[in-house]
Amino acid sequence: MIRALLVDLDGTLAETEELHREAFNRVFQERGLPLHWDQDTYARLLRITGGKERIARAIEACPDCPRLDAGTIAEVHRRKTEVYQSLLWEKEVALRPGVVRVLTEAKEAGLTLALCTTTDPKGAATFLEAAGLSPFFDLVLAGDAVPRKKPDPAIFLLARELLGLQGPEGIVLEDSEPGLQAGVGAGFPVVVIPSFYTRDHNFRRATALLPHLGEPGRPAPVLQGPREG
Ligand code: XBP
Ligand code: MG
Repeated sequence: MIRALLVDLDGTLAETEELHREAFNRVFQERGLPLHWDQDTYARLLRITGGKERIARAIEACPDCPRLDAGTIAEVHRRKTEVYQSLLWEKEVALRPGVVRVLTEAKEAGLTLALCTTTDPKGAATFLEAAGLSPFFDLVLAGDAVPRKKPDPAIFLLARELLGLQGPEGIVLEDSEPGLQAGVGAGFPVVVIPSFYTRDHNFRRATALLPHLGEPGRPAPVLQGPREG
């Protein structure tokens, strides 16, 4: 019997990555760091999950960047999260079609809902509040809640342990290949709805691959057209 829905945030609930990208770029400029991520660069960098990890890797690969220690990278990322939180309020995030319906139906069916995301917990909390989704979630696991981020299965294994689930008792909802790998690695069936930045990922191991969650009576969504660059 299905008892829980384990849901990813970025790309799955909403197309938030453009706001993350803008926040990273604003902070790089603020700090005088010679980095600017266009959409193609960001698509590549998204394979590195977690903002701190992404900044660290980009700095390592940038010959003109100062060598920053872990504390300074964490500080840059703290500021990025603040900027991202303000952008969430300023720009109003549109949820992907079908998200509210699926969460509502899952709740009505008595399922436990867990948010399992690599994004920072403060950013995740602001997202849930701004999008009006906080009441749906019984458990929120975010950022450094686990020592290794997706594609490591740690976050879904932790959810599994905290909710006392057997593998087939939960369904994971994801938009990316690292997320899919993490869910499969934890023994869950994974439903994938590819997003703007993840359409080229390999979803061979998905239990189901859907273009979107759909909404009765509403037109099929468009994944915001081609990427620039
Ligand atoms: C996607 C991520 C995140 C965001 C940036 O998370 O990899 O790192 O790109 O957020 P999800 P932070 O698991 O929700 O798809 O800078 O807060 O890490
Ligand atoms: Mg995602």
